[in-house]
Amino acid sequence: MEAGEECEDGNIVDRDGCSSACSLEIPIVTLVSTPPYGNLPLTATITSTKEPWSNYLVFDYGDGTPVINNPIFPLIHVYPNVGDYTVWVTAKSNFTGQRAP
Ligand SMILES: [Ca+2]
Repeated sequence: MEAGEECEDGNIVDRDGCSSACSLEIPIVTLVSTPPYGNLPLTATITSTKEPWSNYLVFDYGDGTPVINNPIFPLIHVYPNVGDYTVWVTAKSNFTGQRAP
């Protein structure tokens, strides 16, 4: 790597973990609950997408259920009680710095 670079992957492509400006990129993930709301008990199917250079770390149903480490989607979950629940997932870049071009 050269001075001022956070990473070097031998290309000038963005959204692969190391940007064209040689800075580390933050993974982008999506979460979708189907259905997003409904009558009780609500059975939700939760899907997610991530970029291939990142990994899921932790998933939370948002209702007090223990978090899931390294989840595999889709997840199916029953919400038995009335409430607003915010689901979330954390992703981390696999990029560790320098990769042989
Ligand atoms: Ca790149």
